[in-house]
Amino acid sequence: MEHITKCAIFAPMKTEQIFTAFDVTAHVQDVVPLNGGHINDTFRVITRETTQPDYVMQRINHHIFTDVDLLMHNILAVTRHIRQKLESRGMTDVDRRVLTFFPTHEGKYYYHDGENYWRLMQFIPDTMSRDTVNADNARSTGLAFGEFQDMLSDLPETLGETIPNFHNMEYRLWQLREAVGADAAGRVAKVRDLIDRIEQHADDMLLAERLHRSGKLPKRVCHCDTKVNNILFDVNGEVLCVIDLDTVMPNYVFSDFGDFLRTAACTAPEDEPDLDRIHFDLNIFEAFASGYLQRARFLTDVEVHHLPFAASLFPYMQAVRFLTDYVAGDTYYKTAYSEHNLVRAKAQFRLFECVEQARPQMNEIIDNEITRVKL
Ligand code: ADP
Ligand code: GN1
Ligand code: MG
Repeated sequence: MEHITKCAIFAPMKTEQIFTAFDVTAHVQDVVPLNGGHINDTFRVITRETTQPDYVMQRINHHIFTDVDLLMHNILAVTRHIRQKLESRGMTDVDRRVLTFFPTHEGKYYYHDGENYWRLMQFIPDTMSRDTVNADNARSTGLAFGEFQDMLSDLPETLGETIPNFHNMEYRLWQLREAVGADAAGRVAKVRDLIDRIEQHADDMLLAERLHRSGKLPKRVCHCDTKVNNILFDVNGEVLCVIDLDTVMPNYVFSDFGDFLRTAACTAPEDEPDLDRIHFDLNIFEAFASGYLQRARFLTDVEVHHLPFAASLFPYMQAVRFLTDYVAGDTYYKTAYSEHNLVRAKAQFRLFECVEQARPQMNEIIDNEITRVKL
């Protein structure tokens, strides 16, 4: 089962003290929360000195990322490798294009305060976070994630799985079935219909695991959380930096392609209660796929031809994960109200149905792209 302790509220004084554990010379003026995802707690540390940068301090959710050493090893390996690549290309603003982490006085890249784990990185100023893209900037996000995977394709270090089986569909279905069997929150009767509809597609959605087992689908270093809000854009709306690197690990390229479209090509938020507002935007699919294929030249034919499958897989997997958490009694994701996980699961399942309907058009788009970029 997925388990996460819910977000705690941290007094500014406490975060101020934690900041002093890191080997930086600045002093804290203020600590303000940065709204982000469902897992970690993120703060901007505003420094007193105008000559010093601001920082981002994050409480790592160690109930999910249980091996914090491995987590930071992965992140440092990835950011150092990307930094080297950018520098060797003569990029001038490298510190804005890759995250920079700071050690503690003891030389570790995280601080344990006895209860929680913290890390510190440079705050990149003059950026925007978005939850949506339009067809114009979808292409540049495709280039960005294609480039991200491409730069990491010759990473010398082996990365560990920070969350084992993270995007393994067999495992996610197993978790759902376990939660349904236990019915810990007494909610199964209420969601029986959705469980049945999910089960009808289970076999089809295990295709990636089958391809991998038969040696046709490799694992590569992927980001594995390619939500739109895990990219920082500059003030002109250009892609600047891929952030939120906790889940960077070996996986199928489907992860980064499919999970991006799950948030980017959906016409409504991931927890939209009105299912009629949920549609799959093929213009965004086309623009993103075009950018992605332009950069990700290392892909095999099997990977390229299954990109439409990847677009279906991720809303399906997310429906399974949200439903599992609902059935288990909301122990993993931060929730804003009691039925939140169910609303999310229904929205993701509706999106999955919309993406499935668009399969023929997606196949045609990919075929055209293959001809265009001569893959
Ligand atoms: P979470 O795990 O909660 O999603 P993120 O690492 O994605 O955490 O950070 C949450 C938000 O904080 C981001 O969406 C972004 O707006 C902001 N943020 C994170 N890191 C930086 C940074 N280095 N510079 C500027 N803003 C940042
Ligand atoms: C979580 O932390 P955040 O919000 O970026 C989750 C992703 C899900 C996503 C759903 C470690 O990501 O896998 O796709 O919520 N991260 C983890 O919005 O479980
Ligand atoms: Mg994030």
